[in-house]
Amino acid sequence: MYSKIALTIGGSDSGGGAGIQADLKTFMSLKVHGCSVITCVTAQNSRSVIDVEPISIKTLNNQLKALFSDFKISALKTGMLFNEGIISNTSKRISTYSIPKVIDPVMFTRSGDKLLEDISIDAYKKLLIPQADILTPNIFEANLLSNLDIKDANDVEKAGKNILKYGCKAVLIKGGGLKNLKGKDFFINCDGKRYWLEHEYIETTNTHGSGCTLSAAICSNIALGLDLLESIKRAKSFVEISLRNSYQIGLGPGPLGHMH
Ligand code: PXL
Repeated sequence: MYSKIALTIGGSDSGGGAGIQADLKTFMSLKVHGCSVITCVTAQNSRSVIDVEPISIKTLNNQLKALFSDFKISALKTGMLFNEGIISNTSKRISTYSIPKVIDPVMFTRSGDKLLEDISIDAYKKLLIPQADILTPNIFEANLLSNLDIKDANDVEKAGKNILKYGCKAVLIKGGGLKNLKGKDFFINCDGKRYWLEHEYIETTNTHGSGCTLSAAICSNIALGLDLLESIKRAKSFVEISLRNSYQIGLGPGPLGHMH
């Protein structure tokens, strides 16, 4: 129990549904000890993000230094990195750690709130994406990274191929943002393997934090020693069950229920 350690590098969601809070609940539920490096503090509720305050680069780097000088971390994930300074510093630091890296290129919430400054997309492409063992964009993020306007499964496959060109080892494009692809995600890796992975579509509006939960579950499963594809399949099942256990706490989309 808790013999493995996973790290999330991301933003705090004051509403407790996404970001660092979703990641730590996921790690705990999957019996991995979770550490966190906070990159920014969001003020948000179930309806909108009201404010974002980035952490200083000194505090960002000190959090990483503190953890890696003491703990044996088995895998890490990145989530909301918000600006260019945070992206480039995080990228530089984590390039020195040879552990599996799950990169969730958090740019937009499902409802369209921006979680990244515009100028930072280049830093993502050049510095962070090439380090990803697996990159997990949603449809909006895949559009931005592939310069496509994804409308169907064919476009998703094209986007996956385009995004691989940035140098990541594998991409998982989450179909949830498109009506005809709900519950379906597309996996492609640099060896040319490609699969559509499906789970049952759960009809609920309480989906806040589902992307964070998926990438944190993949990271946990990798930390526990599973291979990438098995980690993804089990992570999808974990999200499916967590969606079944989701609940409403405010006027907008509620969080997933992680502890089951
Ligand atoms: O779902 C992406 C995400 C990541 N990180 C933080 C968030 C969100 C979405 O709201 O708030 C902190």
